[in-house]
Amino acid sequence: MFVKGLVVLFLLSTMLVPAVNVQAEVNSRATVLNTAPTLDSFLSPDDDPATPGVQVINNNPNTNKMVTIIVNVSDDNGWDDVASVTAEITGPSVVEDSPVNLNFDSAVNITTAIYKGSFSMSDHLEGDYKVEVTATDAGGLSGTNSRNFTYAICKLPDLVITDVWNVGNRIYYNITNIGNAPAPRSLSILRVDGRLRGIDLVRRLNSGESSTESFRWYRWYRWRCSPPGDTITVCADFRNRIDECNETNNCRRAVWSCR
Ligand SMILES: [Ca+2]
Ligand SMILES: [Ca+2]
Ligand SMILES: [Ca+2]
Ligand SMILES: [Ca+2]
Repeated sequence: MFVKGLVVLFLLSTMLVPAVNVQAEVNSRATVLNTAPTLDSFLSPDDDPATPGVQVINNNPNTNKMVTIIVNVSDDNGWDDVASVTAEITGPSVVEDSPVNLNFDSAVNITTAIYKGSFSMSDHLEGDYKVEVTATDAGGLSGTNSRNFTYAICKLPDLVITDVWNVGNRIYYNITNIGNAPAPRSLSILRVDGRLRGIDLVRRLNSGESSTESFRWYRWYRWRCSPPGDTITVCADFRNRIDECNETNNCRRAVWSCR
């Protein structure tokens, strides 16, 4: 009889409980409403850290300058609720890579993940461009965030050493101005195994112009390979007297083994 009573109670409870459960489910769903993603975006590189804002400076408009978009996307429903992240770039001229699909990079915590993407700038008009990033979640809600950058073409000279070779005990090199302005007269130096062994005067070079030069007498030094080999370094613009688009490409290093 007691057991029968329990069974009846149990049956009654299973008939009553579903209604209660449905209500509980509705309530719990109501407390985890879908929320839209929020974003924080960053652009890199900033080629002029001293000037506020992001500057993208292309040393040569015939080459692609890559700009990377890094976005922190947060969604209270979890980072995996985010379905897509895209960026639209607008400015003085059409950016062919726009819109850019950003790819998932890594999760920061349960609600935030990092997305990354990139686009290239080349012979585009100079000026201010806008990158508008949109993240859309599985429920169709979206959030946006935008960043601006200034695009410019470098208008300075840029000296590079493109080749180094020897004829007997004389060392020759080729120097080219790959920049977008004439380079005034400059000095190049030769180091052999790290020691300063030559200084050479280079005439003014126009944009795109090359010159073959060589190191002559310097403190009675004439190059002779010291076994097993020599590290030869030729650097343009000794003492950095010329402002250039790129100051990090001025040296060319070669390791020669003695024959
Ligand atoms: Ca969401
Ligand atoms: Ca800057
Ligand atoms: Ca340079
Ligand atoms: Ca320089």
